[in-house]
Amino acid sequence: MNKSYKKALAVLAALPLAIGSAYGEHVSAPAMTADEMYQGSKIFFERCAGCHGVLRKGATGKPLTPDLTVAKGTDYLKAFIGYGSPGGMPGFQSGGELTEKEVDLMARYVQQTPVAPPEMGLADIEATWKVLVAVKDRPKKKMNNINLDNIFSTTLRDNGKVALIDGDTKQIITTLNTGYAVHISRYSASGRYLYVTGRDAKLSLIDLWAKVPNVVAEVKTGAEARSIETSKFKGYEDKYAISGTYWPPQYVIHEGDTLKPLKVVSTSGIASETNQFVREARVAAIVSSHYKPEFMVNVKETGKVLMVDYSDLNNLKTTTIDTPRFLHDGGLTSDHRYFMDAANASNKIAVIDLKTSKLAAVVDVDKVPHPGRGANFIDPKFGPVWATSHLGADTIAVIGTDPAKHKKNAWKVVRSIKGHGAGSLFIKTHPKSKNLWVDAPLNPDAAVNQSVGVLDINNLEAGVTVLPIAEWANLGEGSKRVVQPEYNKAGDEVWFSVWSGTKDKSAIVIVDDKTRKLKKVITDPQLITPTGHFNLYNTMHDIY
Ligand code: DHE
Repeated sequence: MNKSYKKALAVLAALPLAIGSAYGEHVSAPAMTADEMYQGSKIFFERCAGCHGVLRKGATGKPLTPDLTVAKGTDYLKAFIGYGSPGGMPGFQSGGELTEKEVDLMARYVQQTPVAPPEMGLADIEATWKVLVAVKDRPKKKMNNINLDNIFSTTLRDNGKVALIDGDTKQIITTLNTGYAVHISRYSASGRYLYVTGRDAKLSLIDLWAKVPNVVAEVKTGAEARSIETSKFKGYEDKYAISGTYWPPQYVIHEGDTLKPLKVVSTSGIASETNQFVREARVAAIVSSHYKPEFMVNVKETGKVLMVDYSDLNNLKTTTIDTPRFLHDGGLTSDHRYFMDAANASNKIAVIDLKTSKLAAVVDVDKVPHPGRGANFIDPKFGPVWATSHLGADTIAVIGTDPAKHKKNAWKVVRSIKGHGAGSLFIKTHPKSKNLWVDAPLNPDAAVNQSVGVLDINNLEAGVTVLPIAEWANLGEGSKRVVQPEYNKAGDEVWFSVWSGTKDKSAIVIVDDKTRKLKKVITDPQLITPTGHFNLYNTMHDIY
């Protein structure tokens, strides 16, 4: 975990939660007042649940259920929370995020019975659903002069908004109120609609044909979410959207042009490697198939990819593929046939064949792969490849992806290249480019997390050239983490967010891909905490 996850579960943190009964009463847990319990829940959901899980059963972080924590005792837990561990637990007191008193409170809190967050069924979800502009009242044709193919939807994380930025003029077209801390943006298959999901599981549907693009529908599907996707198979363009939640652990299929919830499916179930039941089986990335009317739903803790056939929602067919755990993010190969899926806690990439609906391979990579959607390119020696960087290692794994013409290299790490530093989140290239860009926003060294690395695809051995993106933005004080390379439609510009705190200046920095020189810095008081940004054409067509 890192300071950047600070506000992770603020929505749950605000709820008055009942004490659960999953583990019985732990009479030996140290006493806490109701007020302390409330404070503890708030801190836990804001800072800890992203890694340890809402029910504290463990995920990226260790389980923290009272059967384990009570035996450790308050002093041991205080040291652990305060000063961290070599295994990746940050020191919350040494890092200045919690006071000594708060660390003491949390050491006692994690010995109590976990609280039970609310469920959300179809009726509860439907009760939150709002159509702000009815389909019949929306424009019948595009009413603006914006080159929609080249717009970027940029998350304004701590401001509960997205900014739509014109990729041609570099002007902010508009900012739109969305859920809290939007995680990702995806576009409908026709390119007319934009879907965004907040961490608070509030989904917004934006009509890009309106004179000024506006939010036309909203719905809340739970308390915590990270993923949304849209139907892309021929004949189903714009018909459905699918959203996945961390809490409750489930996915929802929606009407594409209204977000009306149609179907809710729980993802709790039996885990792939342990064959044990997991209640908190969270939905991580969802990817849409171009091969069949199917969504690939990553269930993190059970290590299952659910290939959900949306052609008949009443008689829902799902192919369940067992993979290593815990599934996180991933993307398609350049031919769209395979889903390269990071099982980050196992240091593996699971390869799912979207044509045969089978697991094609499991590839060992370095510690905690984190591809975003990854990067596809033609390696001069090994042919078509897909690459991921890592959170836990300073390497880029390059994996062969063409079993038809380059069988020998398929599903093997053909190269492991030194990257820009551990703590990398995203890697990107474009079919028209010869550059491979890699960030490292979670690297502890400011010189690394405020810059990016770029490699020449035709001379990967030459290593990374470092570009000082944050310095180019010239923003003054702030954390200035450089996040997520994203290409424009033409593939000749790369956009980066320079992400600082809410009170600091942030920016978007645009680099000329050919010359690797600064092209433009977008600064604007509206650009508060920009993180992810998603180009319409590239996102819609899975070009990365
Ligand atoms: Fe993300 C993608 C989950 C922290 C920015 N992030 C994803 C996806 C998941 C996920 C499951 C894939 C969605 C999909 O494709 O359908 N992210 C999580 C977490 O659980 C985690 C580790 C901790 C948390 O509590 O949220 C986390 N993520 C972060 C951040 O701190 C980032 C940098 C800033 C933020 O807004 O919180 C961040 N995540 C992103 C971005 C993507 C993403 C920009 C989309 C990448 C893409 O290219 O598609």
